[in-house]
Amino acid sequence: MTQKSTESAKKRILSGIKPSGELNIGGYAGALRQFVEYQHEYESFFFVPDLHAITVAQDPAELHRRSREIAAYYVAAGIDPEKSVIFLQSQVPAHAELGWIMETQAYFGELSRMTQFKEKSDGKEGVSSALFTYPALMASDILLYQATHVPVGEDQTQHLELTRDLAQRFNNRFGRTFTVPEAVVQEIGCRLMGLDDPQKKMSKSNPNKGSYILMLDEPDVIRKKLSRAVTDSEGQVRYDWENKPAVSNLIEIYSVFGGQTTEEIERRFEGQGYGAFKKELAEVIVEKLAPIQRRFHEIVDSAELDEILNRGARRAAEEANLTLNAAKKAMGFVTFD
Ligand code: ATP
Ligand code: LTN
Repeated sequence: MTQKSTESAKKRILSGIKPSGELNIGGYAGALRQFVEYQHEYESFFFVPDLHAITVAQDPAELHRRSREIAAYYVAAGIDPEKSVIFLQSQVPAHAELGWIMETQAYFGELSRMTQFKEKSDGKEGVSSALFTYPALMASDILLYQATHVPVGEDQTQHLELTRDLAQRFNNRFGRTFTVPEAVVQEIGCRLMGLDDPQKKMSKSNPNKGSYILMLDEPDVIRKKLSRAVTDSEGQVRYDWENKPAVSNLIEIYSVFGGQTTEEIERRFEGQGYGAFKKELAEVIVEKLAPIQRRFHEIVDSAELDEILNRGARRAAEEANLTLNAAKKAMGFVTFD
């Protein structure tokens, strides 16, 4: 087998959702639903980046609960723990260790250009140095598992580019150690926008609770939020981001949750006003979320979840330690194996 065919035979994904707040349907559209789809095609590692969450201050009880919640969402959405490895980042010490090594490879200038850092630090006091170096830890997460593909929302593609640069830089300096990963970004739903303002990403950090739909929102809350979602004065359900961003965003949400293409949705609502469209959109979301919510509540505080995470951490550590040792050896550290 040639090098190329060996690599294409071993397709592996790794991704994670930060436990830093309640998950909204943007995270489902941009990340979670892709995880569920890809697990059949790829060898998969899904982790909870809890070490990333502490780049901004976290209440300990809250961090604890959110970390379990994200793991529970993975299982509830349909990630099969028998097939995929599900684990907490802080339970695999290799992440922090390779994270430090990647910091030595990253340049101050390139970290300064990360838009997520700029957005999250802008105008704030007491910004931690970890918020700045965070992309090096993210590179470590990915490179430890020799991931070939990383499914994420659009906001993470810049971090993925940096990860690729760091992997290549390391490989050039110390010999081929890391697989250079690719981002996988879906066309539809990679960036859901706020229900109140289609210019802003749907985000739990928005103080207006009506701007996002949470994964655990009750049916009536979902219906109410959608009935208040902004549209435009044209009255036609037409997918046209340039001229009709608010309606196009709702069409994307429909597409994510209902599984139809944007053209099918346009055809279905031709000649109907926004009222009928929004009503049906609410039902499509409610129907998709109901089984996920049910399973979530069943598992979040269960011993079953503890067991999945324990097993996952052991399997992940086996894999991660192999890469970490290879990287340390390549750099000249004294290793005993
Ligand atoms: P925020 O900055 O809004 O507080 P975040 O960017 O920290 O949230 P996470 O919860 O870590 O969001 O997001 C998990 C995943 O979901 C990431 O891969 C991210 O790209 C994706 N994602 C987050 N928000 C959206 C959105 N509005 N549309 C599509 N994907 C999203
Ligand atoms: N940076 C991501 C979360 C994250 C991640 C990762 C995603 C940390 N490490 C590795 C994919 C692969 C975020 O802010 N959403």
